[in-house]
Amino acid sequence: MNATSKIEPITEPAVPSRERTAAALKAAILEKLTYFVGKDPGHATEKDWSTALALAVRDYVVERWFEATRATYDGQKKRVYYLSMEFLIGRLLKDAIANIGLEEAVAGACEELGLNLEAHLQQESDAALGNGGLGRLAACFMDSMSTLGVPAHGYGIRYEHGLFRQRFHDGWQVEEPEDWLVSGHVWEFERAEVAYPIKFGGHISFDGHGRTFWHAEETVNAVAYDTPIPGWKGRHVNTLRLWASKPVEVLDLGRFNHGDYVSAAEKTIRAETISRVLYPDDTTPEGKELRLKQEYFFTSASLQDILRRFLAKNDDIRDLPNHIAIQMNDTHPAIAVAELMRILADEHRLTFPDAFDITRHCLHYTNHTLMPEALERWNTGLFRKVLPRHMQIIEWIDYHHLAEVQGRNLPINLDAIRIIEWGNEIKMGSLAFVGSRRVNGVSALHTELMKQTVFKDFHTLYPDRIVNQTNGITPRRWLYECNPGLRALLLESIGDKWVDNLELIDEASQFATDAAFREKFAAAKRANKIRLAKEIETRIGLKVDPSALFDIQIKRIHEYKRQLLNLLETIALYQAIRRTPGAEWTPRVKVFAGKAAPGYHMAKLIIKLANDIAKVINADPIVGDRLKVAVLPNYNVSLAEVIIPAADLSEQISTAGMEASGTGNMKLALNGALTIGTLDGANVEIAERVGPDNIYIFGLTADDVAGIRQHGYNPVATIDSDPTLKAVIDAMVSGTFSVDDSHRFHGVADRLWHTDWFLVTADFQSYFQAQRAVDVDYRDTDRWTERSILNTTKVGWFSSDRTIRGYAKDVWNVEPKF
Ligand code: 26Q
Repeated sequence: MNATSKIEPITEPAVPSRERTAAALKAAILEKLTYFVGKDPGHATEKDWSTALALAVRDYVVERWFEATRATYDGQKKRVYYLSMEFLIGRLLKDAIANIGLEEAVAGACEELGLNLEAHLQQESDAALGNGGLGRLAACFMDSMSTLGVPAHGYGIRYEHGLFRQRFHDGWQVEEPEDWLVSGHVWEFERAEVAYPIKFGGHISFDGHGRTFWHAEETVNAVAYDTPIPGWKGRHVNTLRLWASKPVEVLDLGRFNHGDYVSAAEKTIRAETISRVLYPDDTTPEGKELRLKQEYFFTSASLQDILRRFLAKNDDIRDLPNHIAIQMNDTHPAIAVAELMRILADEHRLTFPDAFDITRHCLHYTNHTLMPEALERWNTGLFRKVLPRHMQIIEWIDYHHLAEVQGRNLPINLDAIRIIEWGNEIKMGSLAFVGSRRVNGVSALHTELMKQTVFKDFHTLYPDRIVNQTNGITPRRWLYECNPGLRALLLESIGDKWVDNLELIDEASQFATDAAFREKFAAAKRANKIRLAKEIETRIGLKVDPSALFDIQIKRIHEYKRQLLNLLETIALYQAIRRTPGAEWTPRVKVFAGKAAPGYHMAKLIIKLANDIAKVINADPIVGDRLKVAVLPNYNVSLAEVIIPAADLSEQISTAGMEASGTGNMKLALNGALTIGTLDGANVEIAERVGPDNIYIFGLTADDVAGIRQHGYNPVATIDSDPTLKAVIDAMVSGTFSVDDSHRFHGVADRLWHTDWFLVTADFQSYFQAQRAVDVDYRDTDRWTERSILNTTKVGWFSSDRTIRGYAKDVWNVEPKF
């Protein structure tokens, strides 16, 4: 889009409001099948019907979308822009049906047409444009911003291939490309006319009149694709705008005419590579450069779009902070600090100090990790090569910021607040901090640790900048849609006000001791467990007993999340059962699911260990149904929607101080699982709300961990003094679970013996004891159900609606409409 074009005109809706009846939907589905899919009902495939159904529902969403856009356009409200490298939105059809209130109509239409609605919902590909928590949080926030009527755009990348598909080959993780776009994505609208040039490389020149010019070596176009995100009751619909990279020229005709067909297409391939995959391997130099280009690509396109929209209605660029608030989801879009300054200074002719001042009033930064290896740093050589002008701007910011601070004579370590370290690395967290109005952590503990550790000196300098916004989850997807039994029970007992005001779910606490309610609650849980048991059998051929305790650990595989601790406890339990099979055991099904980063060898070895342990235990006739281990491949949002409602026990067992928040912990508690966890991340706040009787807290605290690490931990003494733990490690080392290769897990054991950075051995005994308490407590079915109910009813505060209200008030300074 060129600089002179104005915002897209908004017209009256083309069609009058649609009826939400089965008859209207049936007619709409048939119409879509005929005129869009181009099939008659007699010849339509299942896929054709799915497409027709989704398109019919989509019209209702689009209708609300136009109305919302018009209202925002007229209202001239301050807008929020959420910049995120990841949006883990999953499937959208069920979500749209629920939010627009079309459930009955759709069910009725499907029945009349003889369509299996559940099967059609599952036809949709799961949009996996993210890795884990950070990406799913962005998706929950989009849902909540629409529900609250906060005018917002999400901005990200339209990856052609989302997160890899995970398979197990002989128990090892194998990655396969994911292709969610292969048969089209009905929810997106290509906006070919909304395209911005994105430049890379080249050199900088200055004229004699204070102007600067960037002569780029390479330019690609960022083309917009829009997906409507409806809020509850369709009250408001925001837009998720994802950028695809396209070549500026379609084809090098010169080369083509010389018969050089492959190189004629080279530029196209190079350009399109930028939005090809989510997080290409960044362990190679090529991978690093591509990642940097991705970050700049979507940040620059988004800022150009934001300014274009602003300038269509406003003349004074200095007014920008009053009209927009930009949120950077981690440091992945932190280049926005330099890019916004570049646009303001080089294109709008503001001075650097003025440009910096405006930038610092528009941008906000959310930090999601304190782990040094996860904090982004860029080598200045690479950075200068790809973004020469931005390098100059960052040098300016660093120099002037430092000079200003030096003049203030404060008790801080100046080296710690430098953006460019040793002259050769850019610390993106520092850049984001210095360039933002507010910086937030994602749980109370995490925010406190930010102030005490990585951002200590920045916090001394700017004591009001760091604020906490504890994460949340959308109750629409994570209860209303995924847990039909519990939803129905809540609707009949307390109505539907909890769906967009989740704290009101507390009204159901009074029924925790009501026998009839308990029975219905337990029946809903049982139905969910039967559903999961079927899923387990379909996926991995393992039969599990739905009356066993379902013990769930689902999340990315990472050493700090300590799946290994759970596996060691699994082995200990296995050994105990084998020793005295006749004792009173509480039958358990341990479920693990999660992906490991392709280059993370230890995480992949842990997956292999889980699969090897499962194989031995599941085949052991002495153990039988007392213990089963299900390791499910290809964990994603859709699988989470089946697992979470079926959980009895939620494993949140990270080394204290290392999990910024967690959000799976909230989803599982809301669906009635009791947490077994450390005092880490949002577990601390969950424990405060459900109370000590309804959660199993064990292990070292964050303070303990810091103390132990400072003095140096020696695991040998711990292991030698704990016969249970010793026997577990011995079994792992002697090949009990790897008869074909008894050395396979020596690396795992070595880490435990020598460093045990994640303090697995230190927490083992306390975890093992907590699990034995779970065993005993689970047998008291009524009491367990009561505590399960209280988990559901006491965690309403963890709604992402509450989180977004917090951001609106403390960070963005906007007023939600609803
Ligand atoms: C960085 C550089 C290069 C390549 C990849 C990355 C990268 C990618 C993804 C770094 C971090 C992530 C994702 C982080 C993440 O998901 N963090 C989680 O965020 C959740 C939402 O706040 C928290 O609940 C979790 O505790 C946190 O681990």
